[in-house]
Amino acid sequence: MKEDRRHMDTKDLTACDATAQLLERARKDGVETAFDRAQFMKPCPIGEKSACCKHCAMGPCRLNMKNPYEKTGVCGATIDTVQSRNFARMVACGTAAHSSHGMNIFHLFKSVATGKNTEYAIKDVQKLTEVAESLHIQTQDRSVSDIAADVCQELESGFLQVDGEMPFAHRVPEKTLETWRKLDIVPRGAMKEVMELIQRTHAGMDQDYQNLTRQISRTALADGWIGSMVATELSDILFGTPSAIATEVNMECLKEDHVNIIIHGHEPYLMESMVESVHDPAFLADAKAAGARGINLLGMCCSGLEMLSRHGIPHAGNFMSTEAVLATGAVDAMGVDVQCIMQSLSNVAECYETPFFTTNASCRIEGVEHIELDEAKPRKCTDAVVKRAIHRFKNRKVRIEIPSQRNTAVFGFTHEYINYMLGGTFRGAYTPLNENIINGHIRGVAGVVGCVNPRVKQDWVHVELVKALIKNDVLVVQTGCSQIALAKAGLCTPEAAVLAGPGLREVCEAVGMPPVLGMGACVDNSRILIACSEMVRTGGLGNSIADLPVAGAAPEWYSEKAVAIGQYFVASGVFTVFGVTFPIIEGTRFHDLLFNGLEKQGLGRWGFEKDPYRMAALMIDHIDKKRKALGIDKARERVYIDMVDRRALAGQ
Ligand code: BF8
Repeated sequence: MKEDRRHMDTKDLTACDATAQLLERARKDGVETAFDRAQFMKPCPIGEKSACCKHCAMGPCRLNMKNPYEKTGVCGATIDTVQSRNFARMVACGTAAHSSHGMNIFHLFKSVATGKNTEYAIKDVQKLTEVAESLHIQTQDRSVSDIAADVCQELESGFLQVDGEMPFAHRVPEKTLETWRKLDIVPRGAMKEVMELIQRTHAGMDQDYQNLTRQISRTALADGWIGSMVATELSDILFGTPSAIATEVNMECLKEDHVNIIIHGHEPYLMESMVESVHDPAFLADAKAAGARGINLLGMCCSGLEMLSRHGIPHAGNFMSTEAVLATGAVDAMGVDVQCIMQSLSNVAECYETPFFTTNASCRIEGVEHIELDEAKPRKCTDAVVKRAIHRFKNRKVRIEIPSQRNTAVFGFTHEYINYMLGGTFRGAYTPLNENIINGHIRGVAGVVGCVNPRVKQDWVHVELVKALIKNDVLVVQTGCSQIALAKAGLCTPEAAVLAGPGLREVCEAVGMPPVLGMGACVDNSRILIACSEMVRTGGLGNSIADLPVAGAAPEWYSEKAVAIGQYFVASGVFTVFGVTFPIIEGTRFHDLLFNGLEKQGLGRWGFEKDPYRMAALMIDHIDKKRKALGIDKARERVYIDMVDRRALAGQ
């Protein structure tokens, strides 16, 4: 790292005390992290606003951001064409990432269902039956394998079919589906939609931003209602549907006297096999012989969220803590699979002598040892990682520094669990949720999801936004890295109900639930789609998802997956606000379409705001607008968050 670089205080870079402490250590040790690079590498202003087209060799063409209609690209492409093409490619890539994940789980499910893979099994037969019934597959008096075979056939078409409607179309509220049909944006198969969208962004192709936006929506809907939904549903069938479970998060979950193994990435089957490996008596004996008290398996990012909600496995931190955790010196091995794996991890791991492994053919890193996970023999990979970790423990040389931060949190609030929690086993239903929204105890529901980004103070925007929302009686549901931010802030426990407004607090205390409900990994945003559909079906809150008093936010987003998610929520009817930055120039026609026009077509709309309190205000105003349209707008003021409140909230 260059000597002359002056750094911001680490406490200003992250609200996570453990990460701040380890960033200090990394600096002292001369180890550079993404936080350092983000300070000194300013975002390219042209790229940030999508004002550059580099899709052909007549360019790259740089348009005028300040006067966007002043000129066009060499081919004549307008700013709206250029921006919508760039946005389309982000959505296509995000959709491809989730759909590839979904397809991997699908192939595993198929090999298990046909008996070709005996390493994994169908754990949740009830969920299999429910999924089959939602696909209109007959389940009465049929064997598990027959039902599974039909589910395979239906879901495979979700990836491969080139016409018709996606398999989970039956789950979409009728009026929402009608709007999609009218706009011709009902997804066919995920592969078809991604291919169609990419080809339309080629030079000389779709140069009508409104037409291209329809395909952007169709592709994004394929992400939410096919790729991600298949990943969620089949993971539940194979590994079990989560239900509320208390566990621990943060860096103190590392144990100095244990062999510590971290798994980071997204595919649950790597972690599931790792659970078996770390419980193998032979390895436990080896670890003891090496002087350890045991083997401590931890998750990070979405892999961690899958395992935390299914098995209560502790979680060390979210995306922006993946470098920092290595600076503890206590990680004896880190295995990664796909997505959100920073290339810099290999350097940080090397500096702290942590064996670092890639395990998936789709995501190798130059210079990093690759131990490929074969789903037919997963233990071969995970056993090798455990062996290397035990060896490293025995030969630890680096100083260990484990921050003293550990928090308890409750996760695992799937839409099935919410159903059960609110209604009980015999009358499980969304009726109590809808009733409490209608009677005003709960003002509305907000999804606060997604990444953390080193261009803003890690976790801070998530936490302040959520505090402001629950204070205004808005129930918060979560997925992705955001959950860990809130868990570290202590908001994912039933006791956090004291921070909620009086109505939400009463409901939380009656049921014993936190005001912030963690629903899983990023692909599990599909659980929120299903929950929204159930709210519509239950009645009293309108006929389409667009009628619901709900809103969404990704306040610290960084990835293209987040853009695809944002677009599928918007296309499903949800007002969705992003923070950090938005890759479109304000005042252009494409911007107006995303931020206003789509809502007029019966869909949702985008919003953008960096400040968490103003972001909360936007979301609450939207919720109130929907309440008014539904005729359930009893007199109620938004609790404004002023400077005094901000200080009080920051201290809570
Ligand atoms: O998929 S929330 S930083 S880890 S992209 Fe990545 Fe964002 Fe985290 Fe999971 Ni989602």
